[in-house]
Amino acid sequence: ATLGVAVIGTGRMGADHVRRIHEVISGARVVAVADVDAERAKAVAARVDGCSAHTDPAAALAAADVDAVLIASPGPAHEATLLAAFERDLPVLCEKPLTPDAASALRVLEAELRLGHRRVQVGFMRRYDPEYAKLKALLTTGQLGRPLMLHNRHRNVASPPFFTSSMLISDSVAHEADATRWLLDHEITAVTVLRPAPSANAPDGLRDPQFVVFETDGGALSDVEIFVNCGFGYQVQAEVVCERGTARIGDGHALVTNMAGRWGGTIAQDWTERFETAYDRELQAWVDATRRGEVTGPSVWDGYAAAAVCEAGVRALEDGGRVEVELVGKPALYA
Ligand code: NAD
Ligand code: ISE
Repeated sequence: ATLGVAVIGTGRMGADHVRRIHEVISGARVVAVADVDAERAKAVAARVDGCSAHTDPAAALAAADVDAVLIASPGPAHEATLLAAFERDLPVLCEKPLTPDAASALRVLEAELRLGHRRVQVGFMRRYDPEYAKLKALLTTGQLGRPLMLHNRHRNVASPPFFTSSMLISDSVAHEADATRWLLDHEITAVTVLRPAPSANAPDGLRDPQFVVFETDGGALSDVEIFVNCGFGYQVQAEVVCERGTARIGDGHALVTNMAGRWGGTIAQDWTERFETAYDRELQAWVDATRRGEVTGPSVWDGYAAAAVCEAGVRALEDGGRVEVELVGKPALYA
């Protein structure tokens, strides 16, 4: 049967996921939406036949025909909706970050453990990006040998007005925390954050860019240039350096033009463009797995580990120096 989805948060990502469910992927329909902004919820619901609009997420979860929940509210609001979904034992796709800090992520993990089965796929969509997937597949073959270093660049055109210096880590570098853990199959054990003089184009007081270094339990280093007011484009690049070779993605060379003595191409301007295919594949994978009664993809453990890494990163940013990541033991549910 078609999966009835409640979408919580109908801002930029939520509204785009509603469109995706209706126009791009198969097997699901949106039956309810909720947003604290009633007008926004109503406007998005009006685009979908038979979709109800709510201001309270709990009311949307209780609406008729809801089989599953997609959470696209801001990170600090995720925990309450996750716990409400667990009470109804509903499958969830939760946008990243699972929650903004380790303590709240751990509360979610403990609640899922009490449920006794996995219910959540976390929205680390890079795992579904064709380029990242190719890099992961190559690393898995072992042809390149042991990974020694991973270099990441993460650039946004401009940050939104509410963005803080710690959000460069907890909201943006959260993606590299997950990508590093997933690509290398290592846990991150310590974080150091270096801070060059901020760009004159960054809003006053924002520490942008930052240079983050992760150490892993497999003895590798992963560095991240995070620069959220670079002005020229949306770029996410990764190069892994291994004992027998290197591999690199994100150069945007899909189309190269030669004209009038120059060569070049265009640069995506935001994540909806760069990761369009990844979001489509992520949602389709969630719907397909849910309809089979399975839960696949990034887990609550992955969301918790990323939150713990980011929390250490925020402390390293504020206090300077190297901060170790503290993780609880990995429960068997996530083995
Ligand atoms: P947004 O501000 O555009 O939208 C958030 C919406 O949630 C707003 O309409 C707001 O009114 C609503 N809201 C706030 N509190 C709420 C609550 N308690 N219950 C219900 N609705 C509430 O933000 P966005 O850019 O769409 O981000 C939403 C989520 O998606 C965040 O978790 C963010 O980190 C994530 N995100 C992921 C990616 C990605 O690449 N995977 C990209 C952007 C954003
Ligand atoms: C945003 O929330 C995302 O998830 C984007 O993928 C990331 O590039 C951006 O920096 C975040 O703020």
